Amino acid sequence: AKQFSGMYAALMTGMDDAGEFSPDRQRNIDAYVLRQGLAGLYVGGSSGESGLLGTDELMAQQAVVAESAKGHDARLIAHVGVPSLRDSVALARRAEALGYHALSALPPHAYPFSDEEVLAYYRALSAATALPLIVYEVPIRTGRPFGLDTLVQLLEMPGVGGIKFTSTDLFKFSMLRRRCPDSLFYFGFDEVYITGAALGADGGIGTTYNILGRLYVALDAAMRAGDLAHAQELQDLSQRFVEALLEIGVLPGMKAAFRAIGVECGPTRAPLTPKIADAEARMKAVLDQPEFKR
Ligand code: NAY
Repeated sequence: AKQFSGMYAALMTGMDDAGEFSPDRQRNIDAYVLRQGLAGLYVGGSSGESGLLGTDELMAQQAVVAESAKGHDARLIAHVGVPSLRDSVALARRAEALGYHALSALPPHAYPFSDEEVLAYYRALSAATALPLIVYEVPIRTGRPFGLDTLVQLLEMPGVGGIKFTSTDLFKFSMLRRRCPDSLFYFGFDEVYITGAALGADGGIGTTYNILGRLYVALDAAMRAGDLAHAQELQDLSQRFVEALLEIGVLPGMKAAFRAIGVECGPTRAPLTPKIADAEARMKAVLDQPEFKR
């Protein structure tokens, strides 16, 4: 599974002005992100507003992105974690048929499920295709962290290739890394990627990589080369960008940033709404700073 290491953009979703999925605007986003030199794309995740999209739209997006990626050296991970196992399996099978390289899924999150229900969900999803499955620890989405032993059980399941770890419990990350040395570990908080890399992450998956992909590729390379000073400079820039995003809301802010650099991507779907009126100007001011000029 280590062939999948590296940095992946948690791809954003193109919408038309009315908030409907737009294949054309998806292609605008894909074209920009595919030029960043990332290892690949993570399609249909939280950053892609998947919690607000229907299964039909997620399937349409999978197909558009697979087409955009043709001729590019980019691995495609399909996120298929939707409320029911049934729909997750349908999305997983579609992704496999479209040539995606791996799958990932949020844990079941529509109700407070037991660990047994979560394990059974991942077991069934993993058995549904031949693709490696990346499980997901994300307490800010699920409302609760999984215990270390549960995470080990997940990583030891047949067909499970790794984990996307989006939590700041770094001691747990380290213990899990030691317990599962052959699994693939992606770190999920862009603004502190440096800490994940320092503790042995094989790569990262992040929202802000959509815009700053090259920066994160360089940050990861600096950490691997032991150039901490350069890595800290790059992480500092990423933090300045995330700080501005948080004033707007991460996803509406990202879409404002795309517009600010001339990539028409449309709005976020309601109820996701920018917290401030001049979001595009705010993000333009950040990206116009000389340190961000690529
Ligand atoms: C996805 O699509 O599943 C993700 O984007 C996961 C990674 C992001 N975490 C969450 C919970 O959305 O990139 C991060 C995050 O947006 C970033 O660090 C800003 O806080």
